[in-house]
Amino acid sequence: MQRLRCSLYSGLILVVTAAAAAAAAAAAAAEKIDSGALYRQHCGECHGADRLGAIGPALLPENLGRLRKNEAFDVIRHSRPAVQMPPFKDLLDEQQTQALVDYIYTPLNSIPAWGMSEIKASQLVYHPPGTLPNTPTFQADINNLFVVVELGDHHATLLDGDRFQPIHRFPTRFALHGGPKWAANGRYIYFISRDGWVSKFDVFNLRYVAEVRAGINSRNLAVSHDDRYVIVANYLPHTLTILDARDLSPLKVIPVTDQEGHTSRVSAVYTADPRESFVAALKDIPEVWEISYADKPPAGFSGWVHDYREESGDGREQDPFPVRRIQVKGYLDDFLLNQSYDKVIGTSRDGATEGSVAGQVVDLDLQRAVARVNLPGMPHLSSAITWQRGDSTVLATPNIRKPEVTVLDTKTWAVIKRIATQGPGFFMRSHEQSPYAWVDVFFGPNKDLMHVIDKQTLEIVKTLRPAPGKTSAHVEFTRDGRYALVSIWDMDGAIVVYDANTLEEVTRLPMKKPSGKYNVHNKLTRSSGTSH
Ligand code: DHE
Repeated sequence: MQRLRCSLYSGLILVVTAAAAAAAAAAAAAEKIDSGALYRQHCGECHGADRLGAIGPALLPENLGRLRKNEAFDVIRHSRPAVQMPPFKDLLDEQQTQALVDYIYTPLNSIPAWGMSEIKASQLVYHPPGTLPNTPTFQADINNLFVVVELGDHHATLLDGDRFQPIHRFPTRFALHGGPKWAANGRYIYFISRDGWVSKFDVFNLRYVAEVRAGINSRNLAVSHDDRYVIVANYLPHTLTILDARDLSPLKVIPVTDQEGHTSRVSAVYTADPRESFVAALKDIPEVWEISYADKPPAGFSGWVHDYREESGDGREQDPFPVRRIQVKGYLDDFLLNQSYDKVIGTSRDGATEGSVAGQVVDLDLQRAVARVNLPGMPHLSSAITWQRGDSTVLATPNIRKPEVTVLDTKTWAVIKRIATQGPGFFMRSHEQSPYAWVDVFFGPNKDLMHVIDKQTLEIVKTLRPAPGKTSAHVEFTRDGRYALVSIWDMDGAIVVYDANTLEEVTRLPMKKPSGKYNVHNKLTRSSGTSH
């Protein structure tokens, strides 16, 4: 027994010695690696030479809190679903990969401040409010205009949705992300880029009127239903920025912290029209925030936000945009609001990890989670849609990791059907007047397919291949639901217009990697078939 123990120990010591030697060798090799140069060569272009984010997110310890180092190692080598980043396993060996991991988890000497004064200093007002004509310079039904974002060369095209003819093509900031938002009955569009620039475009006069940098690394923006305010969700700094929609002057920067002082990135923010509020989900704090923009916020919006009180000119105390925090079970990386704007349906991308559930429904009035939702994989809820099916309203979501569309009953939150697809999808769309829901097959060998699903039978009735070999993605309908516009995500790409009933092609317009397209009527009426 004694001998056995000895030999076990000596085996262990040998293993430990070998492991220590390997670690020392790795450390020595890593020391020789110039990780800064490696970063600049392989990562800087997308994540920013300064690691503050560009097309890709900021790579700083403050923003990597939920990703363990060994997971980051894995992401660099093998990539992961839903990101544009390729796997680096054939370009970098393990030591180089480890050096990069260590590099991105090393704090920067200082992170640039981006508060009220920096935001204010970045503001560019090209045409002050009220200085441009109030009638369009072109003939078209404003309600049926589309704006198409062409990611390929950072442009946008204003499209006449009756004639399917471009009206105007103009440059955008670098790497827009998320849906641009229409406002003021189609007069203005608000765009946001991943590096935080908000641009306000006057559609009637076909020119930008104002811009401001609302964050260093941003997610998306929302516009209040009364067109008064714009709110921006940021990854860096950990803030929400509220702007005056008229000229994009900053009104308030809300630090995103919990009561213990932990800070968080913001997953996304949307407008809840009837509540006169914005709703934001947080990535690093298990809370949902509701931010009131009502002139007289209802009870329950207050507390610690009073720290931001300002004295108004007439001496009255003001507390604009107070926050109501709702504790939830786990982080929400992705979510949508239901059509009555009283519920948040959200998921964590960690799946059912400790302290978190894959999917949950949060009641904004009851201020708590009221249901769990069985949504494995990585459902893409910001692209989920709802429709009437018989007596019930169903919610359908594509899944970035699994080849399925999941259909839920919105009363019981039970899964009604898992529709098998030819691969994981990104975007799903429909229209109140259309019998069909469209979903792309964004990932994998069948990325050029587009499924059309019967909204009542929940069966795929047709699978289109608009441009063989090229990714087809993201559908948006004309205001009457008669036509569906599909993007071909390629530099030599197109918008392909389909008759939404016969499913036959009508025309195609050349475009440079048109990522998304957004119809005035469908967006402003908050159609249940599209994102809001
Ligand atoms: Fe998006 C919308 C999150 C990667 C193209 N994307 C959104 C929204 C969120 C989101 C929260 C809704 C905001 C809105 O419209 O106001 N996207 C994420 C991610 O977390 C993810 C997976 C990782 C990331 O890099 O941020 C991600 N998204 C992408 C892409 O790689 C895509 C395909 C290309 C790109 O632009 O970078 C992409 N996302 C889009 C588009 C929309 C969008 C086109 C708007 C869809 C709409 O119709 O509203």
